Amino acid sequence: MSLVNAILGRELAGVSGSGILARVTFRVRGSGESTHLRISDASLIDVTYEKTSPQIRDGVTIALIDVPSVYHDKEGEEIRGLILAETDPRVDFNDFMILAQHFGYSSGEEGYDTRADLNVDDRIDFADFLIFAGNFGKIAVDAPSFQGLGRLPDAPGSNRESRVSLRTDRSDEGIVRLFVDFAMVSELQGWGLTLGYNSDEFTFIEGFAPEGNLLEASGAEAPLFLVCTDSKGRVSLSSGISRGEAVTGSGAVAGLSFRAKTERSSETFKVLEAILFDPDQLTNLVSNSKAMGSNPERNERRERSRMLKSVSSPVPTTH
Ligand SMILES: [Ca+2]
Ligand SMILES: [Ca+2]
Repeated sequence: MSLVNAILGRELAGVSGSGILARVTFRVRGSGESTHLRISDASLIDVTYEKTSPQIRDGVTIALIDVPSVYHDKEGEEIRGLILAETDPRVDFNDFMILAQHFGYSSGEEGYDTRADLNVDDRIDFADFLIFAGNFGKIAVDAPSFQGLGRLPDAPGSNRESRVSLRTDRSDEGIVRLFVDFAMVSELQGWGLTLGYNSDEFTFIEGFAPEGNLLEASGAEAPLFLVCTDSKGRVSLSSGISRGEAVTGSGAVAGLSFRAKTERSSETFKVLEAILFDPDQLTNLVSNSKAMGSNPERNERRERSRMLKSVSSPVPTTH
């Protein structure tokens, strides 16, 4: 942009000294950690129409607010994706819901949210999804909520009566296919669940959104399906509606495949945690009624170890 100003009149008139020539105001439209402003050219014309170029100093760098915050784990490694840093210090399902809700939007659109644009390129897309998946499960020691580790919001959502269950379908030799069903959900915006399995006996192959799954059954779009695994016999899945109305009803939300490592593998799969989100970002933890061959003591131990050491190797997938 260029600015020009002059004193007009029949009489030649000029000023001497120092002072402000102009003030320029910008509105932030995109995102970025900072922006640099500089003067590329300047001319001063005196009363004799003599033109000179003043010495131009370095520009200014303006820090922009409202960019995605970067936090750190206890080893000092950077954490991205902790969108709800005030709620809890863990990159997990509630943060993923924000990403899913704003997925596909670009800067300037109403659905765009800078907090979900993790690589700050003015678009919320798969690049951000991959960054998120790589950070899933990390705990930020410098998050505002770190003192209240793992605490969930107090207000219950609209899914107090909901149930989650697993059903198996051992199809091919050595492959176990599981489906996760939710029953009696209302205004379901998204969900997250962690499933425990015996990693000595099973290898996790894949997690997927079944055809006609509950989230998309009424026409809503849920393009993101998060799958994060670790070697401790734990897999976390999550999905959320990006476009469309929240859903009410019952149905399958996820499928999983495992390969049996031994011929006599017993089926020990259990939902360790299931959380449902409604459009108001209110959550409900859902208890599992149908655990198969579960060992409560072992699961409890796993739960504790997760709280102490939350490390996951992400396997992000889409459908
Ligand atoms: Ca969180
Ligand atoms: Ca982005």
